Amino acid sequence: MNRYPVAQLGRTPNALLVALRDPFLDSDRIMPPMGIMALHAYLMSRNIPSKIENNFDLNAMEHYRSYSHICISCMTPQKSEAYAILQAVKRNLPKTAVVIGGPHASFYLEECKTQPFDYIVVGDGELALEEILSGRAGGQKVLEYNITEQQMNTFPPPFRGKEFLNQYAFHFQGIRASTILTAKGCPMSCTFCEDARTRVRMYSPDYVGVQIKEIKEAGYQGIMFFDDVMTLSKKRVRDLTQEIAKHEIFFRCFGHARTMTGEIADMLKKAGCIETGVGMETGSQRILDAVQKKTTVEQNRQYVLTCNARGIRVKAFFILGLPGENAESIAETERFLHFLMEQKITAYNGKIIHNDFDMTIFFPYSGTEIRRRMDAGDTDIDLMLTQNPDLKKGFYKGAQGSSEIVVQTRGMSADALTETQKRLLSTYKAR
Ligand code: B12
Ligand code: SF4
Repeated sequence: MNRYPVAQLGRTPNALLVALRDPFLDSDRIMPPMGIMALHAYLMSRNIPSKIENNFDLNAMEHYRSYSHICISCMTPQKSEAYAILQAVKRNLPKTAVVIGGPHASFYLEECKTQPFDYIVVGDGELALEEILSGRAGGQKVLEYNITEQQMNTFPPPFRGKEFLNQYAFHFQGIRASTILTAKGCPMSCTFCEDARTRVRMYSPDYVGVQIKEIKEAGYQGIMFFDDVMTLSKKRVRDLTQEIAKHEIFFRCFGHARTMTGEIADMLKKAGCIETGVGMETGSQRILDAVQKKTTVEQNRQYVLTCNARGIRVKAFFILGLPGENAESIAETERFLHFLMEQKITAYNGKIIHNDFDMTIFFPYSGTEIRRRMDAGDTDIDLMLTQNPDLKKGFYKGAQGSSEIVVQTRGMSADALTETQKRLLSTYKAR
C-alpha cells in the first residue's frame, strides 16, 4: 500500500505547521486554527523552529524544501487537501517527513494509515510532535500522547501574533470577536457527536485571562468561547466569570439545557455574555431521548426564557435527520422554532432583537455512536444511509448553506429532509 519510503530524516528539525484552507465553507478566515496555534506556541517554547502556513500552495513545492517536517492539521472534510499535500511532498521533497494530526487523524485513524504519512498523531499534539521533531519517535508511525490537565496548564497559550490573528474574525451582534477554549472535552453522551464522553480537562481562569488580554490587545471587542459546553457547573462558571469580568469584553459561549439556571445566567450576563449557543437538536422528546441528549423539550424552553430574561440572546442549533425523524417530529421542531423566534430581547445596545438558530442535517461521522450502530447492522435504529458518507467530503454546513445529505429515516426521505430544512430556514430565519 505504502508506495513511498519513510522520509530519511536526521535533519535539523524545522516544522511547517499547515492549517488547511476550506474552499467548501463560506469563508475559512472566521475562526483561527487553534490547534495549529497551540502547537506553534508549544514548539517555540521548546526552541524548535516552526512556522504556520495557512495558504499552502501546491504549485510552489520548492518553497517548502527547507522544512524537515510538514505537519498538517486536518478535519475530515479537509482530507482530500491533506492527501494532496502528502502526495506532492512525497513526489517533490522525498527527504521531508509528513505528519498528520487533528480530528481526522483521531477519528479516521484506519483511513489515515492507508496513506503514506510518516507519522499520524492521535489526540493532543504537543508532546507527540516534540517527540517526532526531536527524532525520538523512532519507527512508530502512530503516536498518542495525551496530556493531563496539569500539563495543559503549563503549556503556553495558542500563538496569537497580532498580524496572524487579525486575518480571522467572527462577528456576533456586530461585535468583532476571536476564539478561546477554556476546556477540552465533553462529558455528555449524545450519540450523534464525535466529542461525546471525552475527558474534560479545564484551563485555569488565569490561563484564560491571559488569552483574553492578548485578544483585546490584538484589537477585538469580543470573545467566542468555543468549549463544547462552558456552563458545566455553577462553580466553574463562577470561577471563569470572575476572571472574564475583569476584562470588560462581550462574549458568547455554549450552554447546556441541563445546567442552565437563573443563577448561572446572572453570572454570565454580569461578566459580559450577550449570547449563548446551545445544541437543542430537535423539538421532539422522543428523538432527544433516542440520541441520549438527556435534556427535555421543557428544559430547552426554560433555557431560552432564562437567557432571554437577562438580555442574553440564544442561538439554538438543530439537527434534522436524526434517527426516528418523521412528520410528527418535524411538526414538534417547527412548534419549538416558532416559540424560539417569537421571543424579543433587549440587547446590550438597547435594540430589540430576536433569537437565532441554525439547522443542519445529520452527517454520520465514523466516531459517532449512531454510525457505530449502523455499521454494526443494528436494525433497531431508524436511520439508513443513502450514500457512503466516507466517499463524501464530510461537511454538514458548507458555502451558502449547502450540505451533504447521506441519510434518511423510514418517515423522511433525503429529499424530504432537504426540503424541510430549506422551508424551516426560510420561514423562521427571515423573521
Ligand atoms: C473551532 C472548531 C471549528 C472551527 C475551525 C476553525 C479552524 N480554522 O480550525 C470551524 C467553525 C470553522 C469549524 C468547522 C467545522 N467543524 Co469544527 N470544531 C471546532 C471545535 C469546536 C474546536 C476545535 C479547536 O479549535 N480545538 C482547540 C485545539 C487546541 O484543539 P485541536 O484542534 O483538537 O488540536 C489539538 C489536537 O487535535 C492536535 N492537533 C491538531 N492539529 C494537529 C496537527 C498535527 C500535525 C499534530 C501533530 C497534532 C494536531 O494537537 C492540538 C493541540 O493539542 C471542535 C470541537 C472540539 N471541542 O474539539 C469542532 C470539530 C473539530 N469540528 C467538527 C466538524 C464536523 C466541523 C465541520 C465539518 C462542520 C461543518 N460545517 O460541516 C466544519 C469543517 C471545517 C473544516 N475546516 O474542515 C468535528 C470534527 C469531525 C471530524 N471528524 O473531523 C468536531 C470534533 C466537532 C464534533 N464534536 O463533531 N470547526
Ligand atoms: S453534542 Fe455537545 S453536549 Fe453532546 S456530546 Fe457533543 S459536544 Fe457534548
